[in-house]
Amino acid sequence: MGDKKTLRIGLIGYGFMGRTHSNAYKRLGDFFPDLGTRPVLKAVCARNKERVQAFAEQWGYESVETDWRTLIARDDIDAVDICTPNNMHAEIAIAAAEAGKMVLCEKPLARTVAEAQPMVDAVEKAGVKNTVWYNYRRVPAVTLAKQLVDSGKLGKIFHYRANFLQDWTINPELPQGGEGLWRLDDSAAGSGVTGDLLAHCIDTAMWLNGGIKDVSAVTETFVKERVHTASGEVQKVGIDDACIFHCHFDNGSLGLFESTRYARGHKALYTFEINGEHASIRWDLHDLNRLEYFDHGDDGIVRGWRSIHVTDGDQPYMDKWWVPGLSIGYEHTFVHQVADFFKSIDEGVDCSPTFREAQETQKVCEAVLASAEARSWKETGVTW
Ligand code: 4PW
Repeated sequence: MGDKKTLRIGLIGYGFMGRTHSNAYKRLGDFFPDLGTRPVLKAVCARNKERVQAFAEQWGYESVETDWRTLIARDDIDAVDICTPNNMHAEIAIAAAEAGKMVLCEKPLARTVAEAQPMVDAVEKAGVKNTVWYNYRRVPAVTLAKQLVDSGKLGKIFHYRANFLQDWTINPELPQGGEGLWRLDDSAAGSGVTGDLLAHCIDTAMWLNGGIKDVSAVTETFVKERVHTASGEVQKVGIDDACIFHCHFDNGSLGLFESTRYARGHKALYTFEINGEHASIRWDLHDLNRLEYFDHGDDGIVRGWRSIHVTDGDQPYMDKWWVPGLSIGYEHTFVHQVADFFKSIDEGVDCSPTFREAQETQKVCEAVLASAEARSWKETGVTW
């Protein structure tokens, strides 16, 4: 431990994602002891002094700041982790890169492609390591799905289908804007379910199945007006409450995606299924350690969907945890992302998804929203 290099983290924002990231940094050394670098929780930044102080004490940060510019200017910060609402990602990420800091940014990269592009340019010009927290790639069962697809076991892919369903905004009395509710405010979030939920589905889909070429989408905003948390005034709702789109992938397969925050009974149901010439796979966040696999090459009398409980030491990431048969959870996906980031430092390589890769997801989100608006097909311009 003593001769390890350190990476001094400055966390900006301390909401739900601030907690998941902090937990990940804290778990890293205990479960990934072979990494050559260890994180030091140097500083956390948020506007409210008392509350950020309480957060720092709870999670073990050495110091606090109330102005993100001061945090970025500090010589004792090596990496800036952005957990703010989406409208602040660009300004902070660009300033951090210009100050020579590594940047880890919560998803989506930004509100729009135009806003994200200078972020990509800034990290690349500064030559600083960068990544975006698309954590579901790091569910061991999802990483195993990637291995199966890449091995060619599925053969030619025909279909990719994904859903991300929630129900937490059905109440029309729910205000928009402010802490915890900025996801409802398009000026802070950029979009509704498209940037918040479908962005995850799109990232996973392109990682598993290649680029999305063009899209045809429909969106709906079920609650048209809400009270704004800060002003108390009734405002038009600018986000998409639900979005459905279909698409062509570059490899010729068809994609079908649905996301909503109006599916009563679903709190966070992320599922995907891939159908190939020889085999199919499917996965469900509610049973995240399980990957279902159907292989047409199996002997006909036993052919059927296999239920693979992904907990064995020879399956992705699972040699780091407990013993075979014991499950892990949502929080571990963030530990894996941090582990991969630190491994990429040890190895001097990029950590996927980089800002440049996350910009491709941004392009699909933007094409989806433009398609819904224009009621026509849109090319994404993605180069995967
Ligand atoms: O990134 C997403 C969030 O904005 C998450 O994966 C789930 O949906 C949980 O909260 C929201």
